[in-house]
Amino acid sequence: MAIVMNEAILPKDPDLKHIAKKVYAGGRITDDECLILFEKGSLGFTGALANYVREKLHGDITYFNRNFHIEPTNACIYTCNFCSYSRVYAHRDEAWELGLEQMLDIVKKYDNEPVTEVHIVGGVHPKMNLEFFAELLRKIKAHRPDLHIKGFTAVELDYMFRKAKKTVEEGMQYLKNAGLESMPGGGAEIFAPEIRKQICPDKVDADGWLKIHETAHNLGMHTNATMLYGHIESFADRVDHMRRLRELQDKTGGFNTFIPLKFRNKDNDMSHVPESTLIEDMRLYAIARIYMDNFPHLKAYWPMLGRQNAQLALSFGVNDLDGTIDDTTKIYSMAGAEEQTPSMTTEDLVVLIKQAKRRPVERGTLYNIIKDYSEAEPEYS
Ligand code: V47
Ligand code: SF4
Repeated sequence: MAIVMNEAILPKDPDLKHIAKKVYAGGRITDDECLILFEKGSLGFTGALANYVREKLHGDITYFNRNFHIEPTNACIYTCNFCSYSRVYAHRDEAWELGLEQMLDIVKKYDNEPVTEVHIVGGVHPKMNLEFFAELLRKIKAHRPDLHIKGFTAVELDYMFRKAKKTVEEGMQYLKNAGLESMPGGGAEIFAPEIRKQICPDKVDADGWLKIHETAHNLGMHTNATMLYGHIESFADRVDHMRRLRELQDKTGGFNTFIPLKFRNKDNDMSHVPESTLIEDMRLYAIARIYMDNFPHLKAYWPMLGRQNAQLALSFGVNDLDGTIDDTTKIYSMAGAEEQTPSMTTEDLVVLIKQAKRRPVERGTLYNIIKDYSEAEPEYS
């Protein structure tokens, strides 16, 4: 159905007017137009466009899932300057390292809970190798076959595969056979090499990150993508990052969701860099929703953004909230996020979504619908 546009609601600026017409007509904006949105698009304007795209794709539905995290170690051989989490391998006396049985015990704690996903992510520990993690996957699957395992960033995988002298294809296939079903989106940070050199000089580069995700997609696995924003990157660096993701998605269609991650500055080597404002955060979500037209979902990770801001993001393009996580992740509390003990019950999440006048729907990792909570009464209203 063609949309009859009332010129009065369009902006006066000719560039913005052109972009609005294009988006309302279902067109794809260019990289230059994305940059224009960052430079000139007000919160109200970008928000309205993003909300149009969001509602066209998902109506009022806001997905969430029930998951828990396993963080095998916070010891890491890398030295990302924004990271408040890792205790470099040289200081591993301050770090934790979980054994296979300890990790399996975490899984067993959820035996009678209706969780659908375990998210495994941590530092890069030289002794935790491919075989160790393959064994972990096998043990989890043997204990609870229905639990979806989303595990390991491309950074962790790159190290594991190189150490095991396996190609990316061989390594991914090996972990898939052991039970790995999908991959989280971490480690992408900002792809631009000049920025990467300054914030995470020694880990896998953009091409390596993208190659691992492409390989996973080619094996039929779904993955997520992140972007660490709000530090020293420029608007052009953000566009470049999202362009590379959008191009890969055109090729494979294997990404599920895009997750912008707000840089938090406590207790890391970039504490002097101020954090982005709430207006910048919401503009970023909105512009991502408009530009990343081939990504089905846009996710807010509430433990990092804070629950009220995550709730607000539901009006700026976001249709997915992660998750009913127990207090099982330390990455953000250690970086100064508001959420020091990130846990939300299903009821908390449902209320939060309903307060934003959206429709809460529990999903599995692959966005299969588990339960629609829109009619749930009275405790969820
Ligand atoms: O890659 C580390 C980020 C990521 C800081 O795919 C920081 O479903 C902000 O990727 N300030 C790991 N961010 C977490 C991650 C993730 C989280 C939730 C869901 C999914 C998913 C993926 O955390 C790292 C890095 O970009 N990070 N330190 C910091 N100071
Ligand atoms: Fe290691 Fe990840 Fe922290 Fe970088 S962000 S130092 S790879 S744990």
